[in-house]
This record gives sequence, C-alpha cells and structure tokens, in this order.
Amino acid sequence: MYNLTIELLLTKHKVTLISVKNQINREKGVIVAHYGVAVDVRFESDGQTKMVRVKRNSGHVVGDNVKVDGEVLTRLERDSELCRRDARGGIHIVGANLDVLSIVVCCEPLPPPGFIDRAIVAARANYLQPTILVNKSDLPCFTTYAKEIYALYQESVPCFSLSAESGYGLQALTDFFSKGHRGIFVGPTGVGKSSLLNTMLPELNLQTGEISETKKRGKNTTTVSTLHSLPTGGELIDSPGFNDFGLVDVSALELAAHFPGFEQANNSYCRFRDCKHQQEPGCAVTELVSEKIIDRERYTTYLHILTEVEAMEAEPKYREKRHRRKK
Ligand SMILES: Nc1nc2c(ncn2[C@@H]2O[C@H](COP(=O)(O)OP(=O)(O)OP(=O)(O)O)[C@@H](O)[C@H]2O)c(=O)[nH]1
Ligand SMILES: [Mg+2]
Ligand SMILES: [Zn+2]
Repeated sequence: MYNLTIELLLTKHKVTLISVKNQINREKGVIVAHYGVAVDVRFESDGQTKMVRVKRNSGHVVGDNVKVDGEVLTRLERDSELCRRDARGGIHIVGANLDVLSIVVCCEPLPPPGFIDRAIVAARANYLQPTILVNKSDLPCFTTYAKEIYALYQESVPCFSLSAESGYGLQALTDFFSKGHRGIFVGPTGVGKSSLLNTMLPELNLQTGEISETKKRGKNTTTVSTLHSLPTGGELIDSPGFNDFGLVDVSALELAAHFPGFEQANNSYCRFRDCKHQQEPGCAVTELVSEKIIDRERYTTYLHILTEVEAMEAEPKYREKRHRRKK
C-alpha cells in the first residue's frame, strides 16, 4: 500500500513535468503563413501548425520567430530583415530571418530594368546571399536571355538555370538549399516562383496563374507569403510578385560597395575609400568602364540608382528614420 502511494505520486509528478515541458516548448514557433489578420505558426516542439489571430498591420512577417501564449503572439527579435520601397514610397518587409535571396527571372515576362541590381544590393547590404534563378528554360526565348544574365551576373552571384515545367536544374537548387539555408523567392508576377516550389515539393499544390497573352504579364496569383521546409534540408518562402525593389536603408557608399559587376574594381581599390565612382581621381570603376571591362550600360544603371539613393539621403526625414532603425 505504502509503495503503491509513492509510485502513484511519482507518476503524477512525471506526468505534470512532461506536460509543463511540452507547454513551454509548444510556445515557440515560426510564422509560416501570413493572412493579414491571422498567421499560421509552426511550433518548434512538434512541428504542428496553429492559426493565431494578429492585428492588421502587426508588422509580423513570414519567417518571424514568435512565442504563443494562448491566443497572444509575441514576436522575438529578428536576426535579419529585408525591406523594399514601392513606387509610392511605401516600405514593405520582404522577409525576416533569411540568409538567401533568390531573385527569380525569366524571358517572359521580363523583369523591370534595374530590378536584379537593386535586389542584389539590398541583399548584400543586409548580409544575405543573393542568387539568380533563371526560370522557364523550356521556352525558345530562354537561351539568348540566359546568356545575357550569365554574362552580367555570373561572376558576382550564383546563377541557376531552371524549368518548373520540366524540372530542369531543380536538383542543383535543392542541393544548394540543403546546406540549411532559408531563402525567399522574389520576382515579378508570372515568373514562376510558385511553380518552382510546386515542382520541388509535389505535394504542395500552390496556386499558379496564367500569363496574359496580350500583356505578356502575370496576374498576381500569390497573395500570401508561405514558408516551406525542403525534405533534404533548408527552407524556402514563396512570396507575391512585385515590380519595385526600391532600396531602403542603403547608403550611397553601401551601393558603391555592393553594386554587382564592380567587384573586380573594389578588389583593386579606388584611391579614396569613400569613392562613389563618379569623377573621383584614381577611381578603379571608371577606369574599368573606359577600358570597356565594365559595361557602360551597367555603369549608367549604377549612376541612376546612385542619384535616387543620394536624393533619399538628403531628406531629413530619411536620415532620422535611418538613425532610429539602425539603433
Ligand atoms: N513554360 C514554362 N512556364 C512556366 C514555368 N514556370 C512557370 N510557368 C508558367 O508561368 C505562369 C506563372 O507561374 P506562377 O508560378 O503562378 O508565377 P509566380 O511567379 O508565382 O506569380 P505570382 O504569384 O503572381 O507572383 C504559369 O502559367 C506557369 O505555368 C516554366 O518553367 N516554363
Ligand atoms: Mg506565385
Ligand atoms: Zn571608385
């Protein structure tokens, strides 16, 4: 009788301890989908997903680590975040706690001019590894387009040729992410971001859209960002397409240091450490442009983005904001 009571007591404590432990673990999770007024949280402890209500404009994004206490969700500090500015000046957080930015492009529909350059600069300025995914390799326009992209960017960032339609190249991409990266697919609507994920994860079945015959554009099919784990390791976020990748919190000097194609000049150093590659004497970039080693069109794109960034830096409102954000 005595022994039995002790045993029962021990069992009761054990059960209580286990359930307390489960509760603590269950609280921590990551946002895997965002629906505006609710988010899906995947819990660390058991991998289960639960929908939790949040305030509209809560500022939470997919990839955010959170703690859930009943119906109350608290966001944990971010390791990284990537922002963009739209054409009207609105700032959007593209993703949080990422280490790779996958810029998805194709020959139809084409990305807007400067999209890839801005995305690479934004990624580098936020310590993310940019990659370019050239999709739709099954289309006749692919060969010429891919040649162009590889000539411009291959030396600067890893480039992948892919087809969501045929599955071409997807093993190489899966291998890249299996090293444990968390990446996000960004790009204009209709380039095949969701289709790529569907081919990589056949059970996924994300909605994909048609390309308009007349406008040769997509139709903003994806409206919600979602995070997916790859079976061989790594995670990928599908995001809604957009055309404006305006830079946020990137200074003129950061632009000068991170612009793709200038790496060889940065390695051989300009005379001044704060060179913005304009008319400064001893500028390695302008020298390589005059030697036709750096393409003049690329340099013109750089000057165009530099003018934008400098105009932004001159705004007192911007300086104040940047100071506050960097704190
Ligand atoms: N030929 C060909 N078509 C593709 C390929 N990948 C996607 N598509 C087509 O392109 C269209 C758009 O694909 P989506 O996957 O919806 O594009 P998305 O980038 O997710 O677009 P949003 O969600 O609107 O940003 C669909 O009709 C797809 O079938 C590909 O590799 N080859
Ligand atoms: Mg999509
Ligand atoms: Zn220079």
